[in-house]
Amino acid sequence: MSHEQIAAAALDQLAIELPSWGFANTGTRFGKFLQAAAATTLEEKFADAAQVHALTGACPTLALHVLWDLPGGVADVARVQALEARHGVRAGSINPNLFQGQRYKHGSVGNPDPAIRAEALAHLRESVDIARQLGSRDLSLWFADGSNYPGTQHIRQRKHWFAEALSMVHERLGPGQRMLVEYKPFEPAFYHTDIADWGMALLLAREAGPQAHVLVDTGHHYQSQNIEQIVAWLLDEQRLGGFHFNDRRYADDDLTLGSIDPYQVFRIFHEIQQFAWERGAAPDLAYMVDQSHNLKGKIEAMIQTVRTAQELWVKAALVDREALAGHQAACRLVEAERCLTDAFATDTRPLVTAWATARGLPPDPFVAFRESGYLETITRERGDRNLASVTSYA
Ligand code: PSV
Ligand code: MN
Repeated sequence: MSHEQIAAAALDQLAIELPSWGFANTGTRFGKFLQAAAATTLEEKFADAAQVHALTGACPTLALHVLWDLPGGVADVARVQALEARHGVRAGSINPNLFQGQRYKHGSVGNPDPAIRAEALAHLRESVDIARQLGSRDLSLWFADGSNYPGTQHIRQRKHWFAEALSMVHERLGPGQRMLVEYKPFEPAFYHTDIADWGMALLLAREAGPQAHVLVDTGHHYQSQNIEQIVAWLLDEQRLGGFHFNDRRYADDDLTLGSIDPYQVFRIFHEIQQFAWERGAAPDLAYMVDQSHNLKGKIEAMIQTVRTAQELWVKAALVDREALAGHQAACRLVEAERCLTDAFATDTRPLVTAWATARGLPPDPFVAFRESGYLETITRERGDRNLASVTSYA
């Protein structure tokens, strides 16, 4: 197959989910720099996501956070369905929120207070129902649970509460649904986090049941951790559910995918495509962006992220797998490594552009967005309201 054919086949398979919260004004714990064009309502988030999808052709779904996007719970499902129909973007993964309520100060399903654990479980179950009614396959679970001071929480006891709660959530899942268990080593908890790494997430997923999988957020690792090895192991265990894409330099920085270490993203994609090649079928994974940009234009950052993912995905598709298998078996180290570095060094931008053009998409979605006038329109429409919420320190 030619490079063009390989690229087209690879790109046709890559759908990337956008996060509703990536279009809203968010910040750091030190402050927010508000953007006039940011989305506030769910309607605006759907409209912005639809722009990214129209220009990239790769983002048919929008991840929703229950508390932020469906504060009324299942009662809001009809409103979401109307937005899906209006904007041509479907609701994607459903993210329960168990980290902002004051009652969750000492945890949600790991809280020592049984009444709070029960409340958390009720929210999780309602989130399963929301997902089912929307036809969203994945319930995406991240827990901020943990503790800040040694000795203040019973780590093993909390592990049991987690196992119990996740099993109960699993029982609620319909046949086509999945639950994805996301891990993160620290923040907001600074001493221990209940689901701190992929091993803990895997054990809990296994205990919960066959529809539970692990979610790898690329920003949620210790410095220099070998993420592609984690991916390879989870694939092999048939428990990799999907990704939250972002990049990091220090901690969970929410930087643009590939902006710090594109070779790592390439190596992750390589492991996935290697697995697919050996099995003769692509693994069923959810590729989701989890980035909230405080400084970059939000829609532009999403377009940039999607394009970067596509370019790196195609680079991984260009690895000569037949040759690599032979070099690995014979321990021809330089030759094997060159299969990766040659593919990584290939300029895939023209291949992505050719794919886009063939599908009637703009050759450069970033330029098309700049020329569309959409940003000026939403800045005009949303600016006064957004900037009115600046309260201090101009
Ligand atoms: C937590 O840092 C996280 O990665 C989880 O996926 C949340 O759902 C998301 O960020 C937004 O807060
Ligand atoms: Mn995440």
